[in-house]
Amino acid sequence: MPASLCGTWDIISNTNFEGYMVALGISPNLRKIALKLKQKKVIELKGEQYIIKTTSSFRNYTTRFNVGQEFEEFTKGLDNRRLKSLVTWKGNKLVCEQTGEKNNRGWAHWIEDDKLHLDLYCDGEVCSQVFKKKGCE
Ligand code: VLP
Repeated sequence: MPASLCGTWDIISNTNFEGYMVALGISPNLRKIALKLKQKKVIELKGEQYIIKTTSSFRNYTTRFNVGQEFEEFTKGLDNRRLKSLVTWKGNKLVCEQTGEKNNRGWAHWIEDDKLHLDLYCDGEVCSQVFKKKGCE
C-alpha cells in the first residue's frame, strides 16, 4: 500500500482552479467565491471504504468509495452532475475516473515530500492542488 493519504490537510497552492471550474461550467459568480476559499481535505479509511471530505467556510463535499468498485457520484453543490466513478491505484497514485457528460474528467491523489497532491482534471484543463498536513510544517 502506498504512503497513507489519511489525515487532515490544509491547501497551500491551487494552480488553475479557475480553468478547471470553467471546464465544469461553474458560473462566474460561484467561481469568484470558490477562488477565495481555503479548502481542506479530510481523508479517512474505514474498513475498505475511503471517505474524502473537501471542506470550506462556504460549502462541503464528501465522496465515499471502495477502491476498484464503480459507484454513482452526484457532485452536489459543485457542478451538480451525475457521474459513474471508479477509483483505482495506479502506482503510488489514487486515481478516479469520472464518466459522464464531461470528457476526460477525474482526479489523482498522491503523497510527495510529506505533502498531499491532487490533480483535478476536466476537458483538457488541469488544476493542481497541494496540501500540507495539519499541525506539521
Ligand atoms: C466547483 C469545483 C466551491 C466549485 C464550486 C463550489 C467543496 C478529490 C475529490 C474527492 C473534489 C473536490 C472538487 C472541488 C472543486 C469543485 C466549493 C468548494 C469546496 O475532490 O479529493 O471528492 O473533487
